[in-house]
Amino acid sequence: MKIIGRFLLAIIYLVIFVSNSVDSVDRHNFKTCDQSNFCKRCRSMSKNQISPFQLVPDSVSLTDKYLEAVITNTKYEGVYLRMRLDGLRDSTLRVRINEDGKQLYNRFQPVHALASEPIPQSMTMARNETTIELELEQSTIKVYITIAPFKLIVYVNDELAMLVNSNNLMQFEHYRPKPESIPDNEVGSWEEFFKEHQDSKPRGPSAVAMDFTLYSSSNLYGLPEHADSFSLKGTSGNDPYRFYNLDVFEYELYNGMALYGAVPFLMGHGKKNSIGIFWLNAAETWVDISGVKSDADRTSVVESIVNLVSGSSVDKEVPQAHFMSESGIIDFFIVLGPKPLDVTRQYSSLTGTAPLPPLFSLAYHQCRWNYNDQKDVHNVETNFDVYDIPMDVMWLDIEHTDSKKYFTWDPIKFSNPVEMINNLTSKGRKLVTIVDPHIKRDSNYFLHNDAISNDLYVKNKDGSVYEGWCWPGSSSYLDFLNPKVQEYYISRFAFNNYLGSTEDLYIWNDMNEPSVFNGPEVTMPKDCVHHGDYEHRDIHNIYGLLQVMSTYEGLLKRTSGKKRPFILTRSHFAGTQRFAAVWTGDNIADWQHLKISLPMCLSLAISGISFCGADVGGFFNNPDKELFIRWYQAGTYLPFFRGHSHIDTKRREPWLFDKQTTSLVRDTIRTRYTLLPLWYTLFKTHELTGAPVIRPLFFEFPSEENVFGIDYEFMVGNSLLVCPVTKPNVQEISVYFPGNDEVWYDRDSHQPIKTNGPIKIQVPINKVPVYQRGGTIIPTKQRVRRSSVVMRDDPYTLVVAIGLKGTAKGNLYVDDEESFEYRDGKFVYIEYEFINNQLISKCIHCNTFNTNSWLEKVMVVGIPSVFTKASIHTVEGSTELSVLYSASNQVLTIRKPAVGIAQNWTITLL
Ligand code: NBV
Repeated sequence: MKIIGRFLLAIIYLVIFVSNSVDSVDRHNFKTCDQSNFCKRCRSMSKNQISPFQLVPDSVSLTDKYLEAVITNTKYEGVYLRMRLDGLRDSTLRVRINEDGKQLYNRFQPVHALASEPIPQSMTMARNETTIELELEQSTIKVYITIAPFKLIVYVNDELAMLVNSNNLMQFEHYRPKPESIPDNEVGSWEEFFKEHQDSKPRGPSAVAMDFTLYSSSNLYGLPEHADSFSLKGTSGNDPYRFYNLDVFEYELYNGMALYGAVPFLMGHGKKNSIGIFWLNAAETWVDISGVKSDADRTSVVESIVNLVSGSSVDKEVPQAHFMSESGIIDFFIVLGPKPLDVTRQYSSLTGTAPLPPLFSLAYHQCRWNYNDQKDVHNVETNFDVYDIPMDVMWLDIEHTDSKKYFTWDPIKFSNPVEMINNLTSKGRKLVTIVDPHIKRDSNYFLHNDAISNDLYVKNKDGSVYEGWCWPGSSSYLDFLNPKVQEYYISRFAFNNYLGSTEDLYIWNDMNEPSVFNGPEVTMPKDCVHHGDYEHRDIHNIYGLLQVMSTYEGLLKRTSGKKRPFILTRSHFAGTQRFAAVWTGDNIADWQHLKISLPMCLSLAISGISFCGADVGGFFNNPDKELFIRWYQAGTYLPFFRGHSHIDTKRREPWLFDKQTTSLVRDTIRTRYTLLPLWYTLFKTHELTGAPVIRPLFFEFPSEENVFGIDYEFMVGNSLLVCPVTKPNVQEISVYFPGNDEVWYDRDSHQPIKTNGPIKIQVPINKVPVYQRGGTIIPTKQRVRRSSVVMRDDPYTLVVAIGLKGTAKGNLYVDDEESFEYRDGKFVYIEYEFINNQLISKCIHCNTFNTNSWLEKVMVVGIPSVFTKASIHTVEGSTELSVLYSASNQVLTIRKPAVGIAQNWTITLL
């Protein structure tokens, strides 16, 4: 009976999840703030109350690195909190507040998000009866702490930058014994129901909250993952932005509902400077936003400063954010910029940058749920060659396994995986297989047996193993918080454990929110228990991060640390960039979903996660050919570029439409391959500096207010302006050209555009509006082949776009594209400069890495017709070069300089 019941349940869930009907999301499956009791409690706190939190004056002490003090909650006698404020290197502050002394339960701290221990910066202190003044050494930062109530006031360069607890919305619900009878107003704090699910909340209320006012900002950004505009909207009258990693079926656009990932990083930007807040908490979190530029009720900054000085709360509107988390401690970082790239550098020095990806992962990926068998894989990849479309990676979804048992292969359909992989690698291609975190409860599955005998699963609150439903049917979930589980999981990727895998197989971690079909909000119950006696409630948002951390270590270890791993993950948290690329999950093949992929990836990019993409073509439903083409054109310019589709959709490999579609998709994928040297160099720069690989216009034009709200176009590095067509059936679109001192060159026609502002651009179906910024030099490879690996030694073409001052700059990074040897110095780094009609190649880091690549061509765009010749000068002497000038578009082509790429040389135009 039990088995039949389970079977029926499984069928019901499969019907729900595999159904191909595209209604929008079923909102009733997901909580509103009102249905999430702690959110309701925190949100209903009044801005006009006086905060009950006060410093105990005698408790304040300063070591040379941090300040410590005890905070009391005047509403509860005998409740003490301990606050620690650290001054950190590079204009960063950190504040932690936890319960003081022995706690009833440990409060979870998601240190996994941090790349390393932040580096302290000395501070000096002065104080009087009401205020403590801190000054960070080697900076212009001053922090004032008021004693009663506790507030922080942060000044940069003597200008007010931020106020903390500005509206008295700080909250810290200390753990307390459960009362015998629960007062009416506390009922939801000790037990909560959602649909048929009970959250037993055995530990009672434990919420923490804080509000921030960002004085120098006009717009707020970040807080991914939400399917919303890039510039955040005020939440008054709506729900706050929610962070609770969830598998949301057919997610809706333009709202703050939770999605697969949570990066509680907020960036504020105004004409003069940028600032950031990182709220380090892995529990369910909601963020209210107000006072942003788009809000009608916003009033002036001046008025609110008056309020501040007069001691009242900041009830007038400047940008404000109110973070509310269900449990954990108060732990936040403030990064003080002042420029956008300073903020991303400061934030990524906390949570890390993405290690340089293997080059193939920046090329084109072909996925589908599912490629049916080895023959299918072979046919698809061969057709890429037949149709002359480059492709680097084939992907296998869940059906490749033996009955959804990860790390296994379907014995009939994929009977010889090594042969399949080797066929791919013979053409320079790779394979990615999916590995989800749920484990089939099957006594014939080694992984389940190991997990039972070694006690590796997440538990129910009564200590029994938690059981939920997912693809394999009855499943349990590895507790990745447990070091024993981590060690075990890492070992699964060893070649002798993951049979059929080779060095050329990489990993896709999906469903890792974790997705539980029969769980509350399609995830794990909050009262489940993890290693260290933490509730699932405390750690929920880092579950996926923990899985990818172990996957990464596993891939690293299988080659003894030699080869770079590649992992794609759906669930993510702050810090995920150190291990995996992220995609925006199960989107829909419609124009709105194409459009939203830009702000979604931009929000991730400024929040540390540059390696982002969306399912090209749309996951659910069938794109028509116009949408399909436009999606490939847009995907060409997002960092992660993968076509993917749902099992119920029509097959849609690029040759399955008509000839024109195949040809246009081919063109755009080939363009991607020509630009791989640029992408690779940008990822290298990202690894070193945290600079986002794609970025919003305000990063490059921070004082141009018109661009603050733009999210339909973006920059690739500092050189390409991209405005993909995301509307059907349009003849022209409006492209905004930023900067009043700039010239932009159309990448196809090379025509210059000097206007600052919007311009109408004709967009026939073959047109992708992409412009190179005058003053930049980009490295390309023009000989496109079937995969990036076979292009490794190919020659380069430099595209020099002359700026208004007649100069240009760029750079190029080269290494073996797959190993970690670059960390031992085996790479080439070159800087290019065009000045006084000379192009100079300065090899900054050379000689430790041998490359056979050479310089095939230089295109100088935007140059007047006076030059008829060129000569190249190297250590070996000077040689004359042939040039070709096209007067119609002012492009001078210098052919075959034929110098090795890692050399110093100067080309002089004559
Ligand atoms: O593994 C199947 C799919 C996968 O193709 C998709 O990319 C993931 O986001 N997976 C979700 C599970 C079910 C989707 C309805």
